[in-house]
Order: sequence, then C-alpha cells, then structure tokens
Amino acid sequence: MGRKKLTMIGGGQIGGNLALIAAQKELGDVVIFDIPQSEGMVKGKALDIMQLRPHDGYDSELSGTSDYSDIKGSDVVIITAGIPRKPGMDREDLMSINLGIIKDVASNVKKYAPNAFVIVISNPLDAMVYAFHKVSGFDKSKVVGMAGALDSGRFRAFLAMETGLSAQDVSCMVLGGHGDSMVPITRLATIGGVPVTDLIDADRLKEIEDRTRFAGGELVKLFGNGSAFYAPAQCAIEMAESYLKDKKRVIPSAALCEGEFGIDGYFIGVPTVIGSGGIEKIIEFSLTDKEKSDLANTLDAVKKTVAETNL
Ligand code: TXD
Repeated sequence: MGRKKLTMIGGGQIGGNLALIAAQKELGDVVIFDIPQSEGMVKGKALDIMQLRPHDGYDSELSGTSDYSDIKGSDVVIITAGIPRKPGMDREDLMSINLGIIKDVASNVKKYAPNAFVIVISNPLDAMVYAFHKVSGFDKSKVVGMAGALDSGRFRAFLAMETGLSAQDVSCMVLGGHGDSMVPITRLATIGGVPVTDLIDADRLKEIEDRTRFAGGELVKLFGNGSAFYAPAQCAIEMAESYLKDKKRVIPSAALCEGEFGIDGYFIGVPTVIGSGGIEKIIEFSLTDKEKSDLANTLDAVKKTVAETNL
C-alpha cells in the first residue's frame, strides 16, 4: 500500500506552504515540481522540510524536481504554477502568461498522473481550472479549483474579527467566481448557530461583505510583490485531505456545473462534497431573488474570463 503521493506543481509562495502543511499532516510523500531555473529552490524547500521532521515527528519523504517523470502516480496534484498579481493588476491580467503555463502543466499531468485528484489554484482561477479540465480531459469529479474555501474563510475571519468570537464557530459560504463579483451568502452565516444578521447591523455586514470581495487585492497592495499564500495553502490542503481521507467535507469550490444552480459548462464556486470520489456532489439549495441575480452577475464574469481562453 505505502504512503500516498502528493505533487505540488509550482513551489513558490503557496507551493512551499502546501508542501509544509501536507507533510505536517502526514498526508503522504510530497514532490515539489518547478521549472529548471527554480529547481534549486524546490530541492532546498523539500530538504528544509525534511529537516523539520525530527521536531514535528511526521514521516513524509519530500523531494524537489523539474523532471515531470518524478510526479508519476501522484494521488493528488495541486497546481500553483504561474505568476501572481502585482499591485494594480486584477486576476485577469495574469491570463496570457498563466494560460500558456496551465496548458503545459495539464498535458504533463495527463501523461504522468492520469488518476490524480487535481486542485487548481493559479489565477485567474475560474479560467485556469476550466482550461486544465479542457486540456487534460480529466473527469469533472477529479478537477476542482480552490477559491471558495479561501473566500469563505476570509468572510469567516472578518466576522470573527468584528465580533471578537472564535473564528472556529463562524460558518458561512461564498459562491460564484473568484473575483470582485463573488457572492457572500450572508443570510446563512452563523456564529455558533446564531445568525450573524442578529449580531451585526446590515450596514456593517455590507462593509464586511465588500472587504471579503476585495480581500485578495488588499493583501496584494500590502505585499507589493505577490499575493496571499498562507491561507490559500491551508485551504487547498483541507480539500486534498477530504479526498485522501474520504471525509465528505462540504467546501465551496470551483466545480464544473452541468445544470446545477441553472449553470451549464462552467467551473464556479458552489458547495461541493469532497470524498474519495473527488468532487462527489454539488449541493444545491434555494436562493433568494437577490442571490439569484448576484449569481447570474458573477457567472457573467466567469463566462467572460473563460471566453478569453479560447478553449
Ligand atoms: O484563491 C486562489 N485561487 C488564489 C490563487 C489565492 C492566492 C494566489 N493565487 C494564484 O496562485 C496567484 O495569482 C498565482 O497565479 C498562483 C501562485 O501564487 P504564488 O504566490 O505561489 O506565486 P509564486 O510564488 O510566483 O509561485 C509560482 C511558482 C514559481 O515558483 C514559478 O517558478 C512556478 O510557479 N512556475 C511553474 N511551475 C511549473 N511549471 C511552469 N511552467 C511554471 N511556470 C512558473
């Protein structure tokens, strides 16, 4: 049987943290893949985390490589290959460069890890996960984009910061595209089961929704030369863990809708059940007229970015 194998395609800010968290959770052995000019960096990151093992007590073998044959037989592949935003850029500005990269990655993952569960992180996320699916030909159950977990997590974090209550007890979801048109479902947000609408006034909730929508850009501005990486890495590992351990977690994720929520043919953030079958189910629920309108709006944004892939 042996240990599972996780490959991180892209060993930069997020990729390095993906490797660290996966190892500390003992999800399996970890391969960090990057381009030849970054091979030293990923070999170094893998070796550095190997030297962390005596202190943390986990047993995972980590390695860095720029040779795709080393990803052979991966159970999970998490893709961050591409460039991040710089201040003033929106996610769509990354399209031309990152689309070329994701096509190359998809062809190689199809060749060397055809049975992997693939989590795409690279931006513009809604287009990159669509492109990976188109180029790889993987079943829709084995391809998903990580965005809703992060956007919902940000919403939860801001609600906890507002109330001073434990982030652990905040539950909520953000649907739609990974962009400024994303849809926080505030109506269903609770803290310990108590609706947030009973705890925070409507105007303040609107401000928190807006901060959630623009949280990525807030960090890009603060960093000046990159984007978020700690929380995105944790979110993707939660998705990978649910797959590897068949946890049936319900995590908002960019999954391929084929009729769900009236959407057909697009990857977009929806409540997904993640288990050993990959994306096992998309859970639909009734939306208010305003939520339906907001979802239609964010779908338009997704359609626009996907159209630019010409796939
Ligand atoms: O929620 C989300 N989905 C977003 C996604 C959250 C935060 C960041 N988001 C996007 O993830 C971001 O806009 C970027 O498109 C990716 C990766 O962000 P990261 O901060 O990790 O970027 P880095 O540090 O530049 O790392 C990217 C690595 C880097 O080491 C490159 O050498 C490598 O990608 N790279 C490649 N790897 C493999 N194959 C190819 N062709 C390649 N080209 C570059």
